[in-house]
Amino acid sequence: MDLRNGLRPLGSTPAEFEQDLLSNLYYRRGTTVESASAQDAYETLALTVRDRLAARRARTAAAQYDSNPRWVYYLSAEYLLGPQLDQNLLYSGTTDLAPAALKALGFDPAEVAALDVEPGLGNGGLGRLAACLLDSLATMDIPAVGYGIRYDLGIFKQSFENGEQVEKPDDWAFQGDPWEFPAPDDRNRVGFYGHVGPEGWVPGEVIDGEPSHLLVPGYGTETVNFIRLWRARATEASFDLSRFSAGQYAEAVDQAVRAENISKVLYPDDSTESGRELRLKQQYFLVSCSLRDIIRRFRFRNHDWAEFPAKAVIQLNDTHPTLAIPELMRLLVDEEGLDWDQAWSIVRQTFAYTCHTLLPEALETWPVAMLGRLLPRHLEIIYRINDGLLGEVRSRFPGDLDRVRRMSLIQEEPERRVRMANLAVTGTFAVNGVAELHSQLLTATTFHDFATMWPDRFRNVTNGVSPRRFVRLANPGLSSLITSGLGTDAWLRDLSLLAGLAPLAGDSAFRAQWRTEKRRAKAALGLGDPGALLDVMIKRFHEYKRQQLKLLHIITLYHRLKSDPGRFGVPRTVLFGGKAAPAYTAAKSIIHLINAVAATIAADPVTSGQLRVVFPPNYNVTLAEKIIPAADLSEQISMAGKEASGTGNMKLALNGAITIGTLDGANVEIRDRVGGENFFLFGLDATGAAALRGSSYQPRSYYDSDPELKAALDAVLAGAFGGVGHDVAQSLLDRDEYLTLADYRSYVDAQDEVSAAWQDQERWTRMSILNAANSGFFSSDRTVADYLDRIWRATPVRP
Ligand code: OAK
Repeated sequence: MDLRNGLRPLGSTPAEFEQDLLSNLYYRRGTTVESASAQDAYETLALTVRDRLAARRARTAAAQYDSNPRWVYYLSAEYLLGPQLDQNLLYSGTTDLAPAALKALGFDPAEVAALDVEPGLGNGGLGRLAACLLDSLATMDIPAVGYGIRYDLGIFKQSFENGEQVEKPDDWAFQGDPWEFPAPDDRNRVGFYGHVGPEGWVPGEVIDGEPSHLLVPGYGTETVNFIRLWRARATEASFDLSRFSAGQYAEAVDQAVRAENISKVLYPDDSTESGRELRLKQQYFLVSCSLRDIIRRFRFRNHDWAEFPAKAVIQLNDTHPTLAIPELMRLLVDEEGLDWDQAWSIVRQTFAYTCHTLLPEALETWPVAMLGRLLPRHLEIIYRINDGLLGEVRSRFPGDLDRVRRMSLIQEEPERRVRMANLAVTGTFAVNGVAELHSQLLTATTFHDFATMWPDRFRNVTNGVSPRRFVRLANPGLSSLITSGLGTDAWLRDLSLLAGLAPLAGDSAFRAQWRTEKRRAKAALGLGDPGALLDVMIKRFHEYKRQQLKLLHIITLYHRLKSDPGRFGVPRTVLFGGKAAPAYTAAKSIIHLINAVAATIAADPVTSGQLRVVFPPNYNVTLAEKIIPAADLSEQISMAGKEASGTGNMKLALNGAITIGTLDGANVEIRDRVGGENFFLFGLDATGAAALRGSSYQPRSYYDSDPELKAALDAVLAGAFGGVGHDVAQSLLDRDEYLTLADYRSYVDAQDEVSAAWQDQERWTRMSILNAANSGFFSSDRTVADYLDRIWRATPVRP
C-alpha cells in the first residue's frame, strides 16, 4: 500500500495559503469573508494549518506501515500540550504566511491568535513531560503514539477572590477543537462490574470509548505522529428503553449520562492520591481502550503473539495506567487463549514504568473491595501475579516474612489495598526514575526491596524539555540571538550545540545583546521596571516545594526595607505562579498569605520601586511561555529528597535564569553542568534533611535563635498581613514537615549573594549566558535518546 500516491501537495506560497484559507472558510466553515467572525477565522486558520500537517501524517503513516517497526506507546492519564496554534504554525513552516493571509482577507491576526485555547489535560510536571517527550519522539522520527483521556473539563481555572484561590471549570472545548480528528469508527467497548462465572468475566455495565487524534508534528522533519484521546460514550444498553417508551425520558437517559461521566473531568490532584471510584474507572477506561487499539494495530501486520514485544513497547507514565498489566494478561489468557506463563512473559517484555515521585502519599493504592467490585477478573489476576511474586520472594529470602509483607501487591493494614507501584515494578522489564538523585533514592528507599531482588530492572532517565516550545516559541528574541551567535539554528535539533555560546559570555557586545533580550521579555510581561531583578517561582503549590520559604524571605526583605530604606540591596519583583489542589487546605492558605503579603507591600509607600510581589492567576503553559523568558532568578527550593526532578528548573536555565536551589531532583545535574559559580546553592542536602527529619526536629529552636526569622513569623502571627496566614505560621512552628525553618538562614544568605551578584550586571550576564550554554543536556531529545538506548530500543523511520 502506498499512501503517498494521489495526494495533491498543498502549496507553500502566500497566494496558495490564502487560497486554501479562503476555500476552507467557504467550504468547511460554511461562511464568507463578509460575515466571518474572528472565531470563524481562527477555526479556518487551524484547518488550513492542520491540513499541511495531515499531508505529512499520511506520508509518515505510509512509511511506518511499510517498515513494520517497533512502536513506542506512551500511556498517560495527563497531557499538558500547551497552545497548539503557534507550535503548528512553526512546525508547518507557515508562521509568516498565516498572518499575511489573514490580513489580506481583512482579519486581525492578533485577535485571531488570541482565540487559541490551551487544552489543559494535565496537572503539572508529569503531564507536561508527556507532551515534551511526544514532541521529541516525532522530531527524532520514532514511530510513537500517545494514549490519553479527552477530558471535557481540564485543569480548573484559578482566580483569586480576596486573595483566596477560587476554582472554575475549564470547558476548554466548548467551541469545538479544530485541531482534533474524531475517529468514531475506532470505538472500543469497555466493561465494568459484573461477575466472573464459568464462561469468564461478565461485565455488569459497558460503555464505549471513542477516540480522537491530535497531530504531533516533529520539528525539522516530515514525521507527524499523533495522540489518541478517549472519551466515554453511552452504549444503547445504557438507555432504559422501557422507561423511554413509558415517557420517563429523564430517567431513561440517567444511566447514559452517568456512563459518559467517565471522561468528564480531570482530577486536580497533583502528586496526591485521591482514591475515588470514578478515577479508578478512568484509569481502566484509558488502559482498556488503548490496549485494544495497540493490539488492533499489531494485528494489522503481524500474527504471532510471541512477536508482540518486538513490535510494541508500552511506557506507563507513573502508576495511573498500571491496570494495563492485568488487562493485557486478561486479553491474552481469557480472550486469546494463551497459557499463563506465555502471557506473563509477553507482558513482562512489553511494559516499562516511569516513577515520578518520592512522596509516600503519592504512591497509589486502591481498596481491594473497590477494585474487586469494579474489575472482578482483574483482581483475580492481580492475586495470581502476587502468588508468583511472593513465591519468588520466599525462595530468594526464606523465612523473611517481613520482606514478604513489604513487597506484596496487597497491603493488609489498616485496610486491604492494592499497591499499584509494586504491581508496576513486578509487571515491567524496566523501572526508571526521572533524575539521577531520584533514581538513586528510589532504589535506596521506595523500591529498595525490589531493587535488591531485581537490580537490573532499575535505571535512570533524566527528564528534559522541548527547546522548540520553551526556547524557540516562548522566546523568539533570544532564539534569534542564539542562532546568530552560533551561526546556525541547528541547536533546535541538537541542543548540545548551545555549548558554543560559552565563549560569547566573554564578549561584552554579545552580553549587551543578551541583556537587551531579557529586558525586552520583561517589558513584554508588563510588570513595570524591567531593571528590577525578576525573581520567579512557578510550579504547583505543595508544602514540599516550599513556597512558604520564599514568602519568609519576602517578609524579611520587607522588614529590612522598613527598618533602613536607604540600605536596601537591589529592586526586586517576585513573581509566583501556580495552582493548589482544591482540597489541599494548607497549600491554599499559602496562596492566600502570598496575596495578602503582596497587597500589604503594594500599599506601603516605603517599598515603592524596591520590592513588588505579583501573582498572576491561572498559571498554565501559555503563561509559562511568557514568564520564563523574562525570569532572572529561578526558585528551585524544595526540601532535598522530595522533588523527583523538576522541569521548570530546566526551562528557566535554558532561558538564562540563574537558579537558587537545593541539591534536589535535577537541580543537582543542572549545577554540575552550569558550574557551582553560576548557581546559588543553599540548604540541607537529601542526607542531611532525612537525618534531621528522623531526629527530633525542633522548628522552634530556629525561630528562637534567628531574630529575622522570628520577626517574619511574628508579623504573620500578629496579623500584619490583613490577619491572614496564622495557620501557615503556626504549622511551621509546630511541625514544619519540610524543614523550612531549618533552611531559612542559609536561604536568606544565598539571596543576599544573589543581590550582590545582580549589582554587577556584567557578571550576572556572564552567569546567565553560561547557564543557557551549559544546559543543552536538558533537551527532551536527549531524554528520548536515553529512553531509546536504555529502555525502548526502537529505531527511526523517516517518511
Ligand atoms: C503527578 C501525579 C502522581 C505522581 C507524580 C506526579 C508528578 O507530576 N510528578 C512530577 O513529575 C515531573 C516529571 O517527571 C517531575 O519533574 C516532578 O519533580 C514531579 O513532581
